[in-house]
Amino acid sequence: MDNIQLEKGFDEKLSKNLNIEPKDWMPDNYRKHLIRQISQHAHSEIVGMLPEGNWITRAPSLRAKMVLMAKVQDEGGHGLYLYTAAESLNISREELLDQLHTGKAKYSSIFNYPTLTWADIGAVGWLVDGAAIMNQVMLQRTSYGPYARAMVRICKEESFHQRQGYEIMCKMAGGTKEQKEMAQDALNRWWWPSLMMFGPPDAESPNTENAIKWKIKRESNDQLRQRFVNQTVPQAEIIGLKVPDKNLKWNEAKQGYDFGEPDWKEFKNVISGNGHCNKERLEARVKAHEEGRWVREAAMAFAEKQNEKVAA
Ligand code: BYC
Repeated sequence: MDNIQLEKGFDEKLSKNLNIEPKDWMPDNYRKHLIRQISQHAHSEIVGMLPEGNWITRAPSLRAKMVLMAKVQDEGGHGLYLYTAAESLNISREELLDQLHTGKAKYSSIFNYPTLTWADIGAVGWLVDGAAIMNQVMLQRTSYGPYARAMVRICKEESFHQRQGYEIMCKMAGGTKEQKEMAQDALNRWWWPSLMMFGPPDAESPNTENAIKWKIKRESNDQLRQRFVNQTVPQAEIIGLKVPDKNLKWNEAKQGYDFGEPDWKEFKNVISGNGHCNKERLEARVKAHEEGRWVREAAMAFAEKQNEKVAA
């Protein structure tokens, strides 16, 4: 088959909403686009373990510690499914991790902000995981099979994470005056960075057009951001917290909120490597990778021995 016929087959699959699988023919740019997005997503999962891991030893109760440990472990698992999905596109794990460690690959801007108090752990679960789910629900129907299947399990676990965060916020907002202030302060600091998680405005998003054409993304950055605001503002109101946006207003005609513009200069600065914690996060990942080298080598040596036994 020549390339024109192969491309026709690919387009036909997309038009019938069938998944593209690793052995199927796909255009080079589709493959590159997926490697970029899936690896950015995988890196976000494992870098996302760091700001929360920071609070495991200081969780205020045994229950809170157990729940947080489970959540952080889940993120590690999400990284694993996503790296595996990316590897099915003919790129090795070493290459993917090298791109992260050398700063060539991006990870979500949100993880370059520090978690200063226990209320931040609540805000991260509620807002950051909440934004992640909003984005990831549509990815369960993304056109690349291994990515779509990984997202099904990830979404189930993310829902639990969102509740874990909201439960902390409910408790703190309903607690002492100081606790309520901590909850409000965390919301003030995490609100705008959470809105930035959805990416730049549609008019300035170079990847959206192809992503929608190839059914990788099913909705645009602005559509998802709007849905997140509509869902989250009433949740803040119920627990007596105020979303830090003076332009926030219910718009009856569009049945959604009008809201202010995130600081896109700050966003660009963070994704260019100049956020509060970019340097610290990368150093922590490189250190973990180096310290885990002996485990990887031992696992490989064991697997080789097993293979020799089977072959003998
Ligand atoms: N941070 O053309 P655009 C999670 C980059 S949740 C950093 O709109 P696209 C977790 C973008 O990569 C977070 N970079 O891109 C939650 C592009 O640069 P390149 C992870 C960003 O791909 C809780 C440029 O800006 N989730 O993991 O159409 C606990 C132009 O953007 C960001 C995912 O990754 C950002 N916020 O749309 C633990 C979901 N936004 O690559 C873990 C999957 C944009 O051209 N990813 N950029 O150099 C996506 O849905 C999309 O990739 C995005 C961006 C919505 C993020």
